[in-house]
Amino acid sequence: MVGGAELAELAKQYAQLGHTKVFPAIPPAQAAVLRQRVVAEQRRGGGGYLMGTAHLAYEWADALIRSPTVVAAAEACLEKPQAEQAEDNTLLVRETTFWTKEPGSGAFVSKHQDVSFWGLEHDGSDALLTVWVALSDIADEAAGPLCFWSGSHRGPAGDGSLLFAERENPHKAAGDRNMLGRAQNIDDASLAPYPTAIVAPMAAGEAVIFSGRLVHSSLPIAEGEPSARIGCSIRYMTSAVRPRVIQNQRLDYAAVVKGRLRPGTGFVASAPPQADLDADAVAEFERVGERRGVVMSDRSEGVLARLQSSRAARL
Ligand SMILES: O=C(O)CCC(=O)C(=O)O
Repeated sequence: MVGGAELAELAKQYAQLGHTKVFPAIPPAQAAVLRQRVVAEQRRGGGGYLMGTAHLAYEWADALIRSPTVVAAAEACLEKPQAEQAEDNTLLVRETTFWTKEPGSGAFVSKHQDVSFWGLEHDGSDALLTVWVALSDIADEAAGPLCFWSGSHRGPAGDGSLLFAERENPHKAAGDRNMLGRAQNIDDASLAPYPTAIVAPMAAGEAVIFSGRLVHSSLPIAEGEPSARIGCSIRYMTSAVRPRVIQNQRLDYAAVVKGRLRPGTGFVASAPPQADLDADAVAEFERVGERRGVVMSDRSEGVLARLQSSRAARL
């Protein structure tokens, strides 16, 4: 669906802005089928398997992370690992989450940079990004689109350092419908160098790519909108990424989309599902989820120290 010239254009935008423009990723008919599946899972109470590592639970989610245009666009934007051989084409997926916001629910996502909270290290390259695929039409601001702070992926020092983010939002109000587990938030003062938030309306089947370092958020969907806003985040990374040591273990899981996982990196290859939610798929989802629970609840991490030092550098 997207040819060589368009991929080069996406890569150029991504490097400059930290995100691409919206592009056609999967046929609208495929988006409609995926949307129906997500809605059916939520109705039968299976929504938990749509979060985090849905590609381990459902064959159709595993197929989505391997779909040709999505993979080609992710590869075009990811920076090659610095320390590896140029021919290393390893492409990994760490996470796949289907995000649903019901009209009038007030659900939103606060301003954050993804890499700040995932217990990962990398070699300094821009080695982790999200392809966000729209499964419903998102016509305008009322329909709950994503927002991007262009250029924020370069950070305050221009070297990719992270903005200071509260790890947990002390101002979180009771009943606040922030969809982030930690309600982390980047304050407006830190965003002063990036005054313009870009809103991304999209049609079902279109996608946008953003860097793990880019500040982004998502708006609530207004009460009168005709249907839920549904989209899927797929987190791709190169072999330059490593899990940090957390509770004395360097351990995380990744789906291998291309290439191979070298031993000793700390990543273990996760097993793709053979059938939706069969016993093996559920067991794999839970094995990975258990470790992710440890990583996400870690409060001791060096990332906080890095965030503080990048803030100190600006004061
Ligand atoms: O889909 C959304 O509303 C939020 C997505 C997001 O913040 C993310 O993928 O990191």
